[in-house]
Amino acid sequence: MKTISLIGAPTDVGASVKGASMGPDALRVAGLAEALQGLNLQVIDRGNLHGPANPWQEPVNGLRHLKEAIDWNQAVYDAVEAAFKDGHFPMMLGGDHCLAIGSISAVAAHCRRQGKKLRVLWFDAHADSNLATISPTGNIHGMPVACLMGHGPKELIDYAGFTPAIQPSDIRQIGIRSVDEGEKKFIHELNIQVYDMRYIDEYGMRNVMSSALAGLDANTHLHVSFDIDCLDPSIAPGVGTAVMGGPTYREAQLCMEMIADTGLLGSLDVVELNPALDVRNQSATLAVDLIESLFGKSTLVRN
Ligand code: 5AB
Ligand code: MN
Ligand code: MN
Ligand code: MN
Repeated sequence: MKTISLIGAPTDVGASVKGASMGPDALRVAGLAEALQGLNLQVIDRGNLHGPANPWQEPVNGLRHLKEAIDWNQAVYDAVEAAFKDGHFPMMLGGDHCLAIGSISAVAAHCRRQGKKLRVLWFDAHADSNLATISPTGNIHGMPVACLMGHGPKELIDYAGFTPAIQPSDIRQIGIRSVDEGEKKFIHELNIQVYDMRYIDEYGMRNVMSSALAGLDANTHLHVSFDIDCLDPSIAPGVGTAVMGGPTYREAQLCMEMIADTGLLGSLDVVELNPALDVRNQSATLAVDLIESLFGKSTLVRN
């Protein structure tokens, strides 16, 4: 039986809107552990990690709260690595998306140890590919993709003893619809595969997911980094940086179901849920519903 380690990382140091720090508890209140248990998974809730408070300061040299982000990511890295060493499936509950630097660095280290290929599916309204020099905000939750590809301060990007943690060819970004000018250039230069909303509109979510999942084999570790603001804000209002025009409920379900069908999912981040902006925990409840599909809950018995 698969064992899921829930790792709460209650911080919003990477954002400039407060409240993502309450994300882990909102997911618990929405019944995450019970939903997973209902799918015959064993769940160990490790509780919440500890880290520095949000000092609420302006960016310094293009980075806000660098020291705090380093400490939180180190804690996430250690917890995700510990879960892998126990043979568990790490599910990191954010917190803001800067925490994906630590979690995916640990995933990359795990893949190296196991001789596995890595595929990261990055669901987001945003490209998260900023650098200190180009970011319009200095918020580190807008930088994890660039950091994971080796662009960022060394203490923030090298937890595993090697950097870059991932190659541009390892990642597929899905649902993107808000990209800063500097990010456009970065994505183009690194040749990152982005399925933006225009692409989803034109080709449909089924084709997008078939393409994003193409080339996987039994030796691939699939990691999903699920920024809740990927979803259309009409169904998921509880996020700090909402952007109109995201995937619908049905499109999101199809994504999750197609990932479940691969049988390759090995780790997950659930980030950017902001209960302070939510309506009666509806976004957390939706996230739990989608996570159930990600773990194989389906309407009918299929083949
Ligand atoms: B999230 C913005 N591009 O860099 C920036 O929610 C927004 O993790 C980043 O995707 C949003 O500050 C970060 C304007
Ligand atoms: Mn994000
Ligand atoms: Mn986002
Ligand atoms: Mn956000």
